[in-house]
Amino acid sequence: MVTSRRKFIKISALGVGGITLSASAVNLLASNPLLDAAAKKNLAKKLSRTATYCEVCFWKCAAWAYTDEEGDIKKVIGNDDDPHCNGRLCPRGTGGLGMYSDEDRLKTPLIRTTINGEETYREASWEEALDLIAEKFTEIKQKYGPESFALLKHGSPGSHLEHLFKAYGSDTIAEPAYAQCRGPRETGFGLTFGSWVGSPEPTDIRDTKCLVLIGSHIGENMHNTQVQEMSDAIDNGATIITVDPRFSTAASKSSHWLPIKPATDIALLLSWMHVLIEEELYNKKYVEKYAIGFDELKAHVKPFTPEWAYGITTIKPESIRETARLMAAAAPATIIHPGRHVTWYGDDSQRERAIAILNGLLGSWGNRGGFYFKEKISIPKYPHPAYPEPKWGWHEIGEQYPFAEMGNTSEVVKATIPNEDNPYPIKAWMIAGTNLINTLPQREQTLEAINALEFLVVVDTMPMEITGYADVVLPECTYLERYDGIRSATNRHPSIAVRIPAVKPKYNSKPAWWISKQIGDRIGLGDYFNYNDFEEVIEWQLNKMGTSLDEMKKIGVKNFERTSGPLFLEEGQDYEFGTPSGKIEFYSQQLADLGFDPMPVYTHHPQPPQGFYRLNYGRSPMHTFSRTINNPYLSDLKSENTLWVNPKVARILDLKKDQPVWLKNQDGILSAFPIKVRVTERIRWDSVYMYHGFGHNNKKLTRAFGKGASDAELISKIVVDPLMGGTGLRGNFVSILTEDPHKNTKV
Ligand SMILES: Nc1nc2c(c(=O)[nH]1)N[C@H]1C(S)=C(S)[C@@H](COP(=O)(O)OP(=O)(O)OC[C@H]3O[C@@H](n4cnc5c(=O)[nH]c(N)nc54)[C@H](O)[C@@H]3O)O[C@H]1N2
Ligand SMILES: Nc1nc2c(c(=O)[nH]1)N[C@H]1C(S)=C(S)[C@@H](COP(=O)(O)OP(=O)(O)OC[C@H]3O[C@@H](n4cnc5c(=O)[nH]c(N)nc54)[C@H](O)[C@@H]3O)O[C@H]1N2
Ligand code: SF4
Ligand SMILES: [Mo]
Repeated sequence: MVTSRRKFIKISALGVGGITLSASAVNLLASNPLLDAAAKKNLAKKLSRTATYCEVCFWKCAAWAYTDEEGDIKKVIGNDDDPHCNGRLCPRGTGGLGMYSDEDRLKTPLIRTTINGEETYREASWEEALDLIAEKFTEIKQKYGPESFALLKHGSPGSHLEHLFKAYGSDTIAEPAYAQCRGPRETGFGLTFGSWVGSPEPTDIRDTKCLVLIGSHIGENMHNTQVQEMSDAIDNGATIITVDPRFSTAASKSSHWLPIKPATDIALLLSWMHVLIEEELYNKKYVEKYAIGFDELKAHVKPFTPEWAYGITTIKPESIRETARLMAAAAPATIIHPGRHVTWYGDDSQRERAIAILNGLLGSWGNRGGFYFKEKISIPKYPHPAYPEPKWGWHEIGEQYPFAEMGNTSEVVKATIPNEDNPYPIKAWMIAGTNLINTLPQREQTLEAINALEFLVVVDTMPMEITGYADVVLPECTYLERYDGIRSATNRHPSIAVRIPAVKPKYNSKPAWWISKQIGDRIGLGDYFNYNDFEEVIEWQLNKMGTSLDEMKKIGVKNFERTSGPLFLEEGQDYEFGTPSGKIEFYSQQLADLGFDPMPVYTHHPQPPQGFYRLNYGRSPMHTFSRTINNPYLSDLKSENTLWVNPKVARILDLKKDQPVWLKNQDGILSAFPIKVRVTERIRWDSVYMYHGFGHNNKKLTRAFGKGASDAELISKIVVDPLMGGTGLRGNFVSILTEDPHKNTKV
C-alpha cells in the first residue's frame, strides 16, 4: 500500500446530509422519454423550457430542461430537431436530473488541512481556494516550467480548462477517453482510410442490410441514435451478426451469435478476409478503384482458413463461411462496426486495422448502409492572444508511440512518479470531470503518482474517489446550471446545440468556464479571458454563424445543409482518401517502414490458468461509467452490479444465485466489496462478467458506497498497444472467493 501525506480523505469532516428526492425515480422514468406530442405540448404549457445538451455521456443529445414556477427542474426531454437523439433521450439522459438534485453533491470549495494530526478538509471561500490555486500555478511555473502542470480531463469542463492550460504554457494534457477507450480504432481506421471514426460514429446503421458487432454491445452501450438506428435496421430485416463471448443484448437480437473465445478476434477477422477473397465475394470494382495492397493481402490471408480459425476462436468453420457470405450478400450495405471502447489486448490498433480492411473489401466505406462521409460545422474561435509554445508536452513524455494523436493518461501517471532519468517530470495535476481512480488501470501506480505530486486540484460535481486525494476540491455546478461551449459534432449533416443554464447553480458551485477565467485573471492571463460571462462568447460565435443566442434559446438545435458534397460515393467517382497513397491501404507502407506488421497478424494472448476466469466487463444500460452510480434516479433502477458466472463454473465452485463472493486477481489484488453471483448461460465458462463503474469506496456517496464490485481495482495488468499507447485492459484473471477475505483485517 502507498503510505502518503496525501492520504485518501473520505471527506469525513463534512456531515452527511439527509437524502430527499424532488421526484420519485419511478415516476420520472415511467413517464418516459417517449412522450407523445400531446403530452409534450401539455408540459410546455405549465412549465418553461431551457435548451441544453446532455452531459451524462458523450453522445451529447440536445434536450429541453423543463422548470416550474418555483424554478425547480422537473424533466429533461430530448429535442425533436436533434440528429443525436431525434427527440428521445436514453434512460440515463432522462435521469440526468439526478445529477442536479443529488444531495451528496460537492457544495463548496474544500482545502486539505491537518487538525490534531488528522488530515481532513475544511470548507473555504472561492476567493481563498482560487488564490491558493493561482499561487501554485505561479510557483510550479517558476520552479519547473508550466509544462510540469498537467491537466487530466473528460467532458465539457475539459475544454475550458484546456484553454487555461494552453494560455499558461502547458500542453501536458490527457484524457482516459483516448488510451483507455477509442484511441486504437482511430489509429486503425486512420491508417486504412485516412480518417478517424470520431463521434458519433459515421455508421449508416439505419440503412444497413448487415451489421456486424465485434464486442460492441449496442443496446447496453446506450449511445442514443445508434440504438435507435439499430432497432430500425432490425425492423427492416437487416442481418445482425454479433461476435461476443457473452450473450449480450445485441446478441439476443442477432440472427448469428458467434461466442468467440476471448482475445482471438483477429483470427476470425483474418479468416473472414480469407473467405471473401478465396470465394471472390469481395467488391472487386471498389477494391480496384480505391484500394492498394490487395495482392499482398490476398497472399497474406491465404493460410487463414476457417478451419485454422476454428482451432483458435472456437467458432465453427461453417459459421465463419456462412457469416462471411451474408456480409458479402448485403455489401456494400454492410457495417463491420469499429466498436468504441477498444483497448482490450494490446494489439487493438491492428484488430481495428483488420476491421477496417474487411469494410474496405466489402466496399462499405462511402456507401449507403455502410459508412457515410461525415460533416460538421466549425465554431468560430473567440479572439484571444496566441498561446505560448510549450517546451514539451504530452507528445514528449514517456514511451513514444508513433501513432499517438492525443495525450496518454498512463504516460502522464508514469512521468509523475519521481525518476531521475525522466527529462519531463510532472509535478502538479488538475483533474476535471474524470474519476481516475475508477478509470485508469493499475491503481497502485496512479496512487503512487498522486502521492508524489506537489499539488493536486480536482474539479468535480460529486465527492468521487478522486476528490479524496486533492489538495483543493472545486465544486462545479452541473450541466443543467451552466453555459458551456457550443456543441458541434460530425454527423450526416452539420448541427449545433447550445447549453443554457436552466436554473442557478445550487449550493456554492460554479461553472468550469468561470473557474478557468478566475484562475487566468489571477495569474496574469486576463487577455485570454476577455469577457465577463461565457454567454458573451457564445453570443459572439452564434452571430458569426448567422444565428443568435435569442434564436438558439428558442430552438436549442440548428441544422445546416451539407457543403462538403454527397453523403456517399457516386458510381465510379474519383475519390482521394486521407492516407499517404490517397487510397484505402490494405497494406500499410507506413507501418512497414516503422517495423510494424503492415497487415494484421494474429498473436496468441494468455488464457486464464486453472482456477481463474477472465475478467470481462462492459456497460450497464442504466449507468455511465462510475459517474451515475450515486444518481438518485438511476441507482433506483440499478443499484449494484452482479458477477455473471456460467452454470458449469457455478456447479464446480458450488455457487448459488445472489451469493456474495469476492474476487482475487492474478496479482493477488482483492475486490474491496462482495459482489452477488448471477448464474447464467449468457457468459462463457472461461470468463466472468460485471458492469463497470460500481464498487465505490467513498462513503460520501451515500447510495453508491460499497454497492457491488469495481472492475477497475482488479485491472492491475495491462498490455500496451505499441502503435498508439492504448492500455489493453482485458487480460486480467480472477479467482472467486466465497469467504470474506477482509474479515480479519476489518476494524
Ligand atoms: N476498468 C475500466 N476502466 C475504464 C473503462 C471500463 O469499462 N472499465 N472504460 C474506459 C472508457 S471507454 C472511458 S471513455 C473512460 C471514462 O472515464 P471517466 O469519464 O473518468 O469516467 P467516470 O468514472 O464517469 O468519471 C467521470 C467523473 O466526472 C465527474 N463529472 C460528471 N459530470 C461532471 C461535470 O459536469 N463537471 C465536472 N467537473 N465533473 C463532472 C464525475 O462525478 C466523475 O468523477 O474510462 C475508461 N476506463
Ligand atoms: N449505458 C452506457 N452506454 C455507454 C457508456 C456507458 O457508460 N453507459 N459509455 C460509452 C462509451 S465512452 C463507450 S467507449 C462505449 C463502450 O461500448 P462498446 O464499444 O460497445 O463496448 P466494449 O466496452 O468495448 O465491449 C463490451 C462487450 O465486449 C465483449 N467482449 C469482451 N471481450 C471480448 C473479446 O475478446 N472479443 C469480443 N468480440 N468481444 C468481447 C463483452 O462481453 C461486452 O459485451 O459505450 C458507450 N455507451
Ligand atoms: S445517449 Fe443518453 S446519456 Fe448519452 S447524451 Fe444521449 S441522453 Fe445523455
Ligand atoms: Mo469510452
